[in-house]
Amino acid sequence: MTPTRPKVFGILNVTPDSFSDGGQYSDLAEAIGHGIELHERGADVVDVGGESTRPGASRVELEHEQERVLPVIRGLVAAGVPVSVDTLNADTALAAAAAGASIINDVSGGLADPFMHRVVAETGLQYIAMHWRSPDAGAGAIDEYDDLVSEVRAELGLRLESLTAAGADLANVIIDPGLGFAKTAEHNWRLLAALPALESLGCKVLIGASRKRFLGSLLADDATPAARDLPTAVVSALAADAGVWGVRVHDVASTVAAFGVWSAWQTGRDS
Ligand code: PMM
Repeated sequence: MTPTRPKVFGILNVTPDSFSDGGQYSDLAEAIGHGIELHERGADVVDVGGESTRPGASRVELEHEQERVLPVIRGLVAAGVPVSVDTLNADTALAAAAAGASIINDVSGGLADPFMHRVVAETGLQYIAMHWRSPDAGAGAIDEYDDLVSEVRAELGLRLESLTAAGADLANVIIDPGLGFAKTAEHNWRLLAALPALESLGCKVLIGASRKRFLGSLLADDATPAARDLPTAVVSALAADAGVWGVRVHDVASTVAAFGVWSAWQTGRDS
């Protein structure tokens, strides 16, 4: 039997200042065109974000965030592309749902907005609850852990309790360890090695390693962000082997190729 490959979320940041593709897709037609291209290359979902979460980034007004993401979401949905919205704001999640988004991707797991879990329950959309202790302090403020994996697992468990209390169906919830969000390179690697512990919470798991600094530190000092696509694709294949449900990546083609290798390795066939 051919193993099911994880879902690929192609990243479309419509922000002037994100981690690695910041500023590239601020023109509407260009942003929609890039989203369609990500889908054609094999992205199952295009993840549209209008507020940067990079270290030190300042918060964006709700109105600006929605002006950035809603037209892009409408354009992609009209072209038949499944869309997730990367937002901390319940109001934006609700507006994105009305515009046709089918998944809410919240890097605060609901900590940033007390209404988010209610919106998840009311819309019935799939919801990615990422682990990030300190959405107010910024991703650059490194958290301290006595027992990293148990603490991240327990804190994600609390997010799941909050979702259940708000009336959400956990079958629609995906958890994410939040690589790079107030975490050191060592934290990230230890969480990747402990994915089964997160999976034991009973929800699907997604990871977002793409082009992050902890991958860059494995490369030469002058390597470009795009050079991080190779280690990203290797992480994707290893994550597939660890049973993750999804990966969030900038370069869809290299991750799809990595999944092809993983699948052929499992089955002894190339299709
Ligand atoms: N990372 C970023 C943004 N959104 N969403 C999820 N679910 N998981 C992540 O790891 C994640 C995310 C920051 O990366 P970017 O600025 O390169 O998009």
